Amino acid sequence: MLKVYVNGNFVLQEQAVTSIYDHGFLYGDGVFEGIRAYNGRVFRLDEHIDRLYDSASAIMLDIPLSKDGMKEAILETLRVNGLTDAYIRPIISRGIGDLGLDPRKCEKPNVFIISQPWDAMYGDLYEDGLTAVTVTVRRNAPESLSPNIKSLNYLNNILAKIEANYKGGDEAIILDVRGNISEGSGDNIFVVKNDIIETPPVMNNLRGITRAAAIEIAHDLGYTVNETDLGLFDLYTADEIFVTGTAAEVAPITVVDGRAVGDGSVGRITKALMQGFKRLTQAEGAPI
Ligand code: PXG
Repeated sequence: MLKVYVNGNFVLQEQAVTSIYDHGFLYGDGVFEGIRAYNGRVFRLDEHIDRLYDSASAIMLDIPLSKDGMKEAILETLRVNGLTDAYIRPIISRGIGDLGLDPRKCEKPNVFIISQPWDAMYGDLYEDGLTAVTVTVRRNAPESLSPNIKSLNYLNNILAKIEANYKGGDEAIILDVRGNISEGSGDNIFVVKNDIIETPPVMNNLRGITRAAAIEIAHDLGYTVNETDLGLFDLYTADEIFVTGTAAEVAPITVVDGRAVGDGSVGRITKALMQGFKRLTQAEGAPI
C-alpha cells in the first residue's frame, strides 16, 4: 500500500488523516500543487515549488519547511513508494483551529504529500479530441480570490465541472466576470488561428507550468504566441484549440459548444505541441 508523507513521517494511506477542525477541511484554507514524475524525473519541480510557496505567501501561510526541504520531501515520498512515473500532490493546510475563521487560532500548518501511479488522464481522447462546453459560472474575480492562488478552495472549478458534466462536455471552459476566456476547470487554454497561437494573459487564470512549457515549445518550433484577451468569438472561429495542465498534459479540443473546431480533427500545431511536450517530459526533470 502507498505511503503518504505527513509532517515528516511516512504513514499508510488510510492513516494519513487530519482533524475535522483543520481549517483546510473547514474552510478550504490551504494550498496545494499537482506535479508529475516521468521516467524517474520530476518535471519542473522548482517551478512547482516556487508556485506552492507563492500561493502560501499570498494567503499568509508559513510552510514549516524550506523550499529545499520540501523538494527533498517530495523526492523521498517517490522513493519510499518506488515510483518513477507518478502524480504528486503536496498539500499544506492551515492546520487545526477552532470553529472560527481566524487563522491565528490554528497551531501549525499540516504538510501532506500524496503520490500515486498515473496514466494519461483523457485516454483515447488525445487522438479524437475532447468536447468542451463553456459554462455559465464565472471564474473567481482576481479582486475576490485570485485564480493565481492554487488554494484548497476549488468550488469555483468544481461548479464549472458539474456544469460541464450535465452539459455532456469532457471539460469546462470558464469565462471571467467580463466575459473573457479564462481557463478550463483544471487546465489553461490556447487557440490557434492562421498559425498564430493565442492564450489569455495570466491575470484571470492559474499561471500554469504546462502553459509555460507549451509556450516554450511553440517558440522553439518557430510559432508566434500571443498572450491576449480572448472571447467566445475566438473560440468559435479557432482553427485549433487545446488545453494544458499537469494532469491533462497537452490535450486537443475538437468540439466546443456543439461546433466542430477547424475540420473537427486534432490540428497540426496541436499535434506538434503534444509531441514536443512528450519529448520534454521524458528528457528533463529533477532525478528522483
Ligand atoms: N488551471 C487550473 C485552475 C488548474 O487547477 C491548471 C490550470 C494547469 O496548471 P499546471 O501548472 O498543472 O500546468 C490547473 C492544474 C485535475 C486537476 O484533476 C488539475 C489541477 C489541480 C487539481 C486537479 O485535472 N491543476
